[in-house]
Amino acid sequence: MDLKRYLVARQKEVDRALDRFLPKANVAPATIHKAMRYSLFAGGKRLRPILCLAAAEACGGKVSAALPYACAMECIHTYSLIHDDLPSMDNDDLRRGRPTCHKVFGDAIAILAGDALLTIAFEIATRARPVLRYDIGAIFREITEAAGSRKLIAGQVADLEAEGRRLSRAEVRSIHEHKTAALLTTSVRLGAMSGNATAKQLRAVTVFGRALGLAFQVIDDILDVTQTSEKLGKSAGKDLAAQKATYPAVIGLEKSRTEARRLTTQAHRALESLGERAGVLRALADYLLAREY
Ligand code: GRG
Repeated sequence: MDLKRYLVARQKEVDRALDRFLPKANVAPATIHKAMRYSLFAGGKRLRPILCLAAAEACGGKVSAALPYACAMECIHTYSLIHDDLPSMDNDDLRRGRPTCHKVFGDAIAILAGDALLTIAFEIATRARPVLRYDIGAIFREITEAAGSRKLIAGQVADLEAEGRRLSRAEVRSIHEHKTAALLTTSVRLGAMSGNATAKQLRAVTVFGRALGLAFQVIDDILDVTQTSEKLGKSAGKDLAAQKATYPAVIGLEKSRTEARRLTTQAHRALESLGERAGVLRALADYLLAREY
């Protein structure tokens, strides 16, 4: 398959759906809707939504049924980026190749744009048609767990508290699992759930999501030290400067590359029981391992 063409087609599909789900930029109060749209349509890779859609297909579901969940996860991801970039957090000026939300709209509106994106994710999730095995309660539990104080926010807290401290490999892994892998895992789980996945199918995509999510962050750590800001669309070299908890800092670049390959193999193995239909998920895992931005 031509993965590049597939990705572009899916990105467009996700963008169209997000545009439908979000209030238009001129809806009052226009400032907040402009700010939400500014960050949401700044050119992200749409990795989480695409994984969600591909996981739906891998479990025999339909892309159209998974689209609301895919968009909900992108809104939560974008909220986390806006807040992470704030001066009181990571203090960054560049995101998705553009000035960060707070640089354009000010801190207060950026905080509110993040809050509003997190909130609208739940409204968007209610647009999906419920399936037999997973009611809206199960879906909301899934999202709240991943975005809450024991996963995404736990990872962010640990990351902030780790700055300047020397961490063990296990501690870095734990931060990455919470900060990055949790949202990626939930993205594939929600895709599977939209397709009324069996318990066995759901287990398979969960193991896949955890391995892929961790591999993704290890690769992200590597790119931070090997690529330019231009290529990444965000400030490169920041992790090193801020003495952040990263794999290269703890085990070095070469071992980090080996670890990313090992995790990708693990992700592949998790998909064995899903057969041919998981072909896109397999291709995505390889693509992410080889990515340069
Ligand atoms: C503020 C609650 C809260 C959490 C912030 C998002 C985040 C947690 C920190 C940002 C820095 C970071 C290294 C996050 C890990 C996840 C990650 C690599 C995000 C970037 O994801 P991509 O590359 O971004 O998919 P695009 O822009 O393509 O969507």
